This record gives sequence, structure tokens and C-alpha cells, in this order.
Amino acid sequence: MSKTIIVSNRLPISLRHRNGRFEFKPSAGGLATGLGSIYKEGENIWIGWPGNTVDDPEQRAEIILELHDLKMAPVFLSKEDVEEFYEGFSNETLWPAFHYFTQYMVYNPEHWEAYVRVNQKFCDAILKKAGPDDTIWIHDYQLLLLPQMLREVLPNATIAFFQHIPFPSYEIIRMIPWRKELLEGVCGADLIGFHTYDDMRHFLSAVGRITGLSNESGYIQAENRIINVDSFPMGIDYDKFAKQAKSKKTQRFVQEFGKQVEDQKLLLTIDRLDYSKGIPQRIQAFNQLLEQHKELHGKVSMIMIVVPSRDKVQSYKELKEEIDLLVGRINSEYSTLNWVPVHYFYRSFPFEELSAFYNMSDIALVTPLRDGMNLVCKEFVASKTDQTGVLILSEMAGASKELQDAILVNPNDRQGVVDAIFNALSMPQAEQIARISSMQESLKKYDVFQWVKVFMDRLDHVKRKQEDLTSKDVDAKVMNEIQASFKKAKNAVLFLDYDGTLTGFHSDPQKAYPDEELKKIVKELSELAQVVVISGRDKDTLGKWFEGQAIDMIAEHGVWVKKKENQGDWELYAEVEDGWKEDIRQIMEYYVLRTPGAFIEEKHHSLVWHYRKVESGLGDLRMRELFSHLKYMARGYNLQVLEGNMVLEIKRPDINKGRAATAMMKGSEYDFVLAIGDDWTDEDTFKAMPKNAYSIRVGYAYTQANYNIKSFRQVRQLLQKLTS
Ligand code: GDG
Repeated sequence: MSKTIIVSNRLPISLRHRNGRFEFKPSAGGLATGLGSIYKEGENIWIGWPGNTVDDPEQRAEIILELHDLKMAPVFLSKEDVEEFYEGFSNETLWPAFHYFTQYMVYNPEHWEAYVRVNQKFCDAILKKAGPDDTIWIHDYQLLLLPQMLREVLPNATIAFFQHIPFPSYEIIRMIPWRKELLEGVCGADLIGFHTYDDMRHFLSAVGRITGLSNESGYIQAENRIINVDSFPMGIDYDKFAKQAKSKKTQRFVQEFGKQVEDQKLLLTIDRLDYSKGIPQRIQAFNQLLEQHKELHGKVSMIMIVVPSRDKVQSYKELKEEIDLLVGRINSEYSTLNWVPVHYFYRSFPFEELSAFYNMSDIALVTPLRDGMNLVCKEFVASKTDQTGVLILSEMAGASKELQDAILVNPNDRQGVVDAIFNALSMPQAEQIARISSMQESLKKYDVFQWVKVFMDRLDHVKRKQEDLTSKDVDAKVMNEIQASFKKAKNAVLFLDYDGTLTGFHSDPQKAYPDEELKKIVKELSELAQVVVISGRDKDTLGKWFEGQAIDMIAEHGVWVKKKENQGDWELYAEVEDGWKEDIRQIMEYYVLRTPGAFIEEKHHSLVWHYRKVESGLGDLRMRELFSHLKYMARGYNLQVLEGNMVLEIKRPDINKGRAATAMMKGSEYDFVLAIGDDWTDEDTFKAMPKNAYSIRVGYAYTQANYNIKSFRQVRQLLQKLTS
């Protein structure tokens, strides 16, 4: 039976060395809870680093056994791995890049090598456990290369990836020297999830620009499969927080802490130590509030919990010093004998106490400069048992997309944050209740279990969609069948599209000429069957490229034909009236002038606007504009505007490859018909084929053809097989 393997850099436990022995401390984090519903079931398992280095083989063996009982398997990392892969590449290159802190980015090739090496270690550890049909769900930015590493060994496995931190704009990603490898690595997955729509669109754009893989409606078209990219905002274990806040234990803490702060209004901030969380900026905003509103002195204080994290990384050390300094300054300036403005804790608290802080605070001030999601704000809302309280939330946190009833602030606008705190302090209770209740409703509904369910359902959906598309795959069996049928045939015909079918694309269309291998294939085929190259290309190019070959050619989608018996002469296959061209050309030229890299190609029956060489993004934008411009004119002239692969073509609708193919077959009796093509213009050919024909579309798009094939390389393989 197939199983599910969860993979993350850290296992949901911490391994501690105490008195010569190892101890495991379970993690109570949101992810561990949410995924508990998966990895604890059946044969499922969680693979990751236990969070400490262990070199002794005996100790390792002991740990493996103990973790086995907890349904976990360790990946052991050396001290060097931790320094270079985790603290280095993950936290000094990817983390700052993905949070837009480019000033902290380190470009160290040794760190990169360690990143590749450790991803491979994870891959090896997974391969020891994984079967070919298992589902593998990989988490986060430390393991971006892993999906593709696994895909190479387990081509049919179900692989999903979720990124917990933001995915930045292409402008940032392009700065990383290893950007292509990283994106190709993630694209080994079948489903790629982010917290927000913005993250997902940044990812799609970076993949398009850097790897050249295009996408439509969240589906990336890879060479041999489709990959779905979507947003899945992560929730919390709502009930756990709501219940804990009501519990006796927490309420005892609420009373105890409450006595110490008396009737002061409390502002709560909780973060891991990280520059992305905007901690110094927040202290400065609080300082400004106290400067501007003397009446609040002695009446408001801030509880600031900073959880130690990554303190070996230089930028984190500096951040800690900066926070210490700012807190020292504000407290020394404003404190009185019975009031301290900032209660600062550089440590973590047990869950019951954390819950008490959430429950008793009047305002949560969650103002990261960037945050993938941010769970603290959600936990605060869930812990407000009487629905009073105010959440001030940064627009830069993924959570702000969902929690629209918070007071949303730009964390860089200090006065805006000051005003938000001031307004929160005076917000009427009825309004507080209305806002908190509405956010609670939504958090209850989209909790972490729902998040896991929606993600897993989507993964199922993608796999089914892939199966639909590959059910028509030209595999070894189909190839043999086509070959056998071809061998038996007395009169065979092959309709072969050119670009994308017999050869790959080239940024300069004139450079996509047939290579020696292709010429040989065509020659050998033409000795066995009638070969028709059927293309949108102009007749002169096609004629030149296949000069001397005993084949038929259909050019310009069926305007021209050259039969092999009429060596050298092209016949007009369709009468074309071209009085419309001048007007349309003028418009196209206007768009060429505005779009560096674009050009017009004139064919006998059509005009084509090419944008393959235009800056990516701009080309699409201009093409859309031109499309809507031409649509109206086309109607008047009874023309058709069609979108192709980096081209926009305007032509007469009754001229198409299907019509030409039908005319070509007229009067002959074929016992084998094969048509291969890669885009919408070939769909007309497929439609025109007799019932018993083999029709094959290159790539995995929906098609009228009976089969799909991976790429032009596989097309060549198939054709070579026919001649062997
Ligand atoms: C990454 C992304 C994304 C904090 N202090 C204590 C404590 N915590 C717990 C909180 C919360 C968690 O730590 C912090 O989660 P965040 O989401 O706020 O931040 P990151 O750790 O940076 O997480 C983030 C997240 O992944 C999930 O996808 O939201 O954007 O950066 O759960 O409760 N827990 C205890 N004591 C503390 O003192 N027990």
C-alpha cells in the first residue's frame, strides 16, 4: 500500500544532549499539529533533521530506533552541514532574499555546494523509505532542490512542495547565482503551494522568465507533465488555542500576571528573533506613541517576547544588540517606580503562559516587515475568549490577506503605526467584538486541519489531471503498435508539422532549420511512405529547407502546396484576396514601433506579429492590446485573429491545415494515416483525419488528437522506429 512521507528540515522534535544521554522534546508548533493527522497514520512517516549533531554511530543507531517508534526517521547532519547549509545558504542567502533583505544576502559557492549536498542527503534518506507510488510532501525553502532530485529516481511518485516563507519578485530571485537550479528543483513537484496569491504569481513569473516554462491558470507546462501552483493560506489549530485560553491553568496565569500589571492596557508582541519581524521599528513606534501622548504614561505597557533564534548568524547577533539597546533606552527614559513601558523577555514560554499573554492582552501588535503568513496574529484572535481586543497587523504579513478586520498598517509608516495603536486603545468595545468575532469565524473554518485537507485534495486532483493527459501517452506499447501498423501498410501517409514537432523552437525562427538527423529521418521515411510537411511557414523557407527531398509540402497553413512529382513548383491551394493587408499592417507596425524586439512577417494569406524576442511580460501585454485592437477590424474584413506560440496571426478563417490535409488525401486510399503537430493550428489537421488515423499532439495540452507525446525528440524517436 502506498504511504505518505512528510519531509522538513527539522523533525517535529528536538534532540537534546543531557547527562551523556539524548532526550527528545516534541515540538508543539502549528505545522507539527496539523501534519500529525497525517504522519501518525498507518505506515506514514516524517523525515528530517533532529536538530542536533550526532557523530557516534552507536548513538545514531539508538536514535534511529527511538525515532522509529515516534514514526520519524532522522537525517543526520554534520557540524559543517549545519554551518554551511542551514546557517549559511538557507539563512544567509535564501531567507534574506525571500524576505527582500538583499543587503544581508551572502553569495558563497561553498554554501551552495553544501546546500546541494544536504538536499542530496535528504533525497538518499527518503529513497531508503519511499516506494515508487508514495506521496512525498516536502516543506520549505531549505529543501528547494529535493523535489527534482526525487523525481529523477521516482518518476511516478506524487511529490508536493509547500513554501512557508514569501516568494519574492523575479527582480530578487534573479540576483541569486543559482536561481535556475533552485527553480528547476522545485518544479520536480506535482503541486507547489504558497501562503498567498502574490507569492504564487511571483513564483510563476520567475519560472517563466528563468526556466522558460510557460503557465496558464496556475498550471506550469513542463516537458512531460503539468505542475499545479496554488495558494493555500495556512491556518492554526483553532480549538486548541480557544480551549487553552479558557482552561483553569491559563486563567490562573491571567490572574497572577494581571495583578502585576494592574489596570494597565497591554500591548503584546511575540516573534522569533528575526530582522524580518520589524522588532526595532515596533519599539520605535511605541517610543513615538509615548512621546506624542503623555497622557498614556503609566497606563500602557508593552509585553515583548522575543524567542531566541539563529543567534550564530552575524545579522541576528547585531539585531539582538539593537533590540537590547532600544529597550534599554525607552525604559530608562520613561520608567517610574510603578511602571515599566516595555516588559522584554528574550526566551520562550510554556504554552499555558503564552496562552495567558494572548488572552489578557488588549492589543496584539504584529508588524513584520515581511512574513510568509504569521501565526501569532491568528493565535491571538483565537485566544480572545470574550471577543474583546484589537489586532494591529502589518500589510506585509501573508495573514493580512485573510484578516481584513484587523487594523492594517504599513510597518514602515511609523506615524501610521502610532495612530493605529492610539485608535486601538480607544476602540469601542462593540466594534472590538464585531471585528474579533468575524475573524474568529473565518479562522475556525480554515484551521490547520482544513489546510492539510485542502492541500491533499488538490494534490489528488493534480495527479488525476496528469493521468488524464498521460493516459494518451505514446509509450513503448503504442510505439510498437504504430510501427506494426506502418509495416503492414501498402499506402501510408504522414502529415508532419514542422516547428515544435520535428524540431525545437529558436529565438530566431530562421535558425530553426532542419539538422542532419532530421534530414536523414525525412529521407528514409519518404522512401517508405508519402510524407507531407504541413506548416505555417512561408513556402520559400520550407522549399529551401527540404530541397531535393521526395516529399509533399503544404505551406502557410494550406495556401501553397508543392507535390513531390512537381519538383520545384508551388501551386496556390487556396485563392486569397489580400486587399486588407495594408490597413492591418499599419496597425501592426505601430505595435512594432512601441515594442523593441517585435517584428512582422508577411505571408501570402496572413500577417504575423512575432514577439518571441520581446522582453518577457511586455510581449504578452502588447500582444493582448494588439489582439483587442485587431479584433474589431478583423470582423469588417471577415478575417480571423489567432494567438500562437509567441505570435499573433491574422488570416482568412477558411484557410487552415485541416482543409489542406483533406484536399491532399482526396482520391487516394490510405491504409495508414499519421498526423503529428504541437499547437492549435494542428488541431484542424487532427479534426480532418479519418477515424482510423493516428493523431499525436506534442506536449500535454488538451487535444483532439488520440495521443500525446513528450517533445520533438520523442517524435524523432518514433519516426526513426518507423524506418528501422
Ligand atoms: C514561518 C514563516 C509562517 C512564539 N513564541 C512562543 C511560541 N511561539 C510560536 C507561536 C507561533 C510560532 O512560534 C511562530 O510562528 P510564525 O508564523 O509567527 O513565524 P515563523 O516561525 O517565522 O514561521 C511564517 C510560518 O512559518 C508557518 O507557515 O506563518 O510566516 O516565517 O506558532 O505560537 N510558542 C511557545 N512559546 C513561546 O514563547 N510555546
